[in-house]
Amino acid sequence: MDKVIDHGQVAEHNAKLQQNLDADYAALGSILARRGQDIEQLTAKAQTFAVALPSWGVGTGGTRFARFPGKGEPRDVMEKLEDCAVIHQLTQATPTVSLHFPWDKSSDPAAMREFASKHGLGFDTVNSNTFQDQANQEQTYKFGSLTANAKAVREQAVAHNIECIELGRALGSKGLTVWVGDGANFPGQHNLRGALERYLDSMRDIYKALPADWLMYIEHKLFEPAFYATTIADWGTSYACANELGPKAKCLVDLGHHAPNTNIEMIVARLAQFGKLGGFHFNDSKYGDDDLDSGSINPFQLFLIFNELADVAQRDGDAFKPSYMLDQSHNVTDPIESLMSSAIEVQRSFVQSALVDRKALSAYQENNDVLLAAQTLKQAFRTDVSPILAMARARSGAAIDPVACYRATGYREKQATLRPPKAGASGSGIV
Ligand code: AOS
Ligand code: ZN
Ligand code: ZN
Ligand code: ZN
Repeated sequence: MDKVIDHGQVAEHNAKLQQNLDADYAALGSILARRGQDIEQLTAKAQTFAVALPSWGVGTGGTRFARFPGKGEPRDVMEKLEDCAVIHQLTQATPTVSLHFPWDKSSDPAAMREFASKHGLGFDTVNSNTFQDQANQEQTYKFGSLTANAKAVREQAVAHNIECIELGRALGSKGLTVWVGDGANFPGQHNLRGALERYLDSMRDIYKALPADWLMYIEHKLFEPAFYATTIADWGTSYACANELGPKAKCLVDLGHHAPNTNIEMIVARLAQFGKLGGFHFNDSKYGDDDLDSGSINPFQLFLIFNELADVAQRDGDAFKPSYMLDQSHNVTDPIESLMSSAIEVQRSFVQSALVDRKALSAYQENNDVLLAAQTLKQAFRTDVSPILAMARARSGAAIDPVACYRATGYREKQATLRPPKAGASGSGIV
């Protein structure tokens, strides 16, 4: 397997930290043993964790006010893959990349496949983009795409989604995520029911083009850019559409796409109960679609989501495989560092959710022992599983402390010389 970072550098970094890690791991192992939990099993479980990287996340994002480009940003999809390979090498938790078209359309898909397979990367779900106009595009999406009044606009948007399926198919992807910004900014702008009818008609055409082993993920979002009435604003609409479309259509939950204080873990439970939970875009937020690093504002919410997923896994077993992706934007941090931190935070919640004593929890629920039920969750959440995560990385050949190791390699500084800035690089400003 080729490595972007010299693997001797990773080994050298790990050698310096291994002794302290062994001590921390032994200490945590004995705490867990007293609770009847086997640390080795948890570490093996942590090693199975995987979350997809958003290709657009390795570039610096922005807000609608400004974008402050970072040094050594990737200028094309091959450079994005190179950064993703670094993240995966140092965490061993991000083996796939989720591409976004047309941003990631390449004249040389064979080179992409070759680079990816040499570096142990695969291609996750592909994302279509009908929320902005591209150069040389015939129809504008100013007044919507899949829901537009004009048939020609809808046809163009459908054709783009079908092209995304073809591009993804050539790379080995197995799913299409559809997020549209369609909706109305003013009351009366469009017919609320008519817009959803047109959306469903368009989606039916895309659904028909899905290969047999593909899924289609419907991503809802409360607001933005349509502020008055977003067509796919909530999980209820997403669920109804997925149901109308058929078994290959599922719902995707982007954590930032809800009103503050929404009980997202309950949405997860509902969608799973009715067989429509497709996957996630993980990120965190204070207000809305802030796209901050996972676990940076509300790690307890992330844990509670994984606690629901653990409940579903217990009920449905291996059949249940939601797709995990990060979707975040970086205005003030190094994207590689932020993505590594997010992958680890999501993995942390995954491991913490395995600490929940599910038998004890159901007994407390059965007996209406509210306090101990709540404390059962809190005990798992409060347990610092960092040594498990670090040991999982060490055993998988990744870095014990990925951010420190990454900084020590000087990768960013090197890229700053190799990749001089290019105007308009790395896709959107607002994600
Ligand atoms: C938009 O708000 C969504 O989160 C989408 O997932 C979008 O395609 C992605 O963030 C890239 O802009
Ligand atoms: Zn998203
Ligand atoms: Zn988001
Ligand atoms: Zn978003």
